[in-house]
Amino acid sequence: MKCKNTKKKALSVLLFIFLVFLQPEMEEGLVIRTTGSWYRVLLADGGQRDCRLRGNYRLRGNKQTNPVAVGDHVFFELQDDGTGVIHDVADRKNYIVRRATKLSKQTHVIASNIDLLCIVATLGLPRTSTGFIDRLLVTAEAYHIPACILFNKVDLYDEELWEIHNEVKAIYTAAGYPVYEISALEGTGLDEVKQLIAGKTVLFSGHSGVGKSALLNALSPGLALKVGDISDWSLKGKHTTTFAEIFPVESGKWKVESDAAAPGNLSSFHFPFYTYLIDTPGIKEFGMVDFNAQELSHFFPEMRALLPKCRFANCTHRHEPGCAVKEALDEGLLSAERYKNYLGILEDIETDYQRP
Ligand SMILES: Nc1nc2c(ncn2[C@@H]2O[C@H](COP(=O)(O)OP(=O)(O)OP(=O)(O)O)[C@@H](O)[C@H]2O)c(=O)[nH]1
Ligand SMILES: [Mg+2]
Ligand SMILES: [Zn+2]
Repeated sequence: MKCKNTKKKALSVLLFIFLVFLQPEMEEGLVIRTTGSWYRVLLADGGQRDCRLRGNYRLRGNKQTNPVAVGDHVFFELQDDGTGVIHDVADRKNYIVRRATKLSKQTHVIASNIDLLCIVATLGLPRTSTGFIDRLLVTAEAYHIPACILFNKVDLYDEELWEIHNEVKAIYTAAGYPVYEISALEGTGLDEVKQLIAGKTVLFSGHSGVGKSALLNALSPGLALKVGDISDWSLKGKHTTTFAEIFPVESGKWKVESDAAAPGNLSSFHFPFYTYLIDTPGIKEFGMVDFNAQELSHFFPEMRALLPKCRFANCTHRHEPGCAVKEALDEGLLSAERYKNYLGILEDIETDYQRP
């Protein structure tokens, strides 16, 4: 009996050692580009590897069209041909996700592990609506990603556009979001942007043609990213950038707080004095994902403080009596524009739940 047990123990020890040795040695890196089934991975020593996903990699909740996104920290096994096979993705600090298409239930992760979302907007052509900006801001709030708005192409502003700009700026400043006036073309306001983003992983998002790639080129001229032909995008709404990509940019010359690049869970890839710029394809409409009507108002920072004052705990702030949000609106303490967008998003969420 005793002998049998010892044998069993010895066998399990052998099996354990065998399994440990059988585990492939893993390397790790940061996904900086995804094209089809290939992932470009940046290594801690600055090198890069092209990797594919392990054949039986389980899709997260299988609702997402892309199981791995730029910004992901991955573990891969090196192959003889120099490429890698991704076995695992580290837990994400956060991510920005949208509907793959307007009515789709499938979702697409734009990027993960983001320190700052810069919404690039324009008031000339194309005109960015506050509805679009608010959908992106609500998503950023939900995932705890700080956000700001960069109004580009101010070189094209006439008096009327400056007036509109100042109105829109007042709305977002009051809601607590920093607003910048920039011109990628003329270099206006870029020093402030550099101060803002230095040492961070920054996602640039917005409509096609607002100048995201032009801005990245202006921030770091060595990038030489493809920029749209002005006549092309205005006529056809052409998308010049077709996939998201991270560009590590040495930002030693920009002011970097000593702890701005402090190690997070991606420490080995976050070289000090580097800023990670994420260029993305333009989005027409930002389809929000997985929100419930009850929590929506929490993602409007200027409404949050008012919520406990509503008479009903489940107040939708539409027509309920004793609603503190409606009161603030009537007193002009809350932007009518933001409130209108709140109602629009609320309606989207409710219609979405009724869809099969
Ligand atoms: N006047 C003016 N034009 C600009 C400015 N920034 C960009 N543009 C022009 O706007 C057009 C679109 O710029 P892109 O950088 O390609 O825009 P994008 O946001 O990257 O577009 P997608 O890649 O399609 O999403 C180009 O013709 C740029 O030259 C600016 O500050 N002022
Ligand atoms: Mg672009
Ligand atoms: Zn209310």
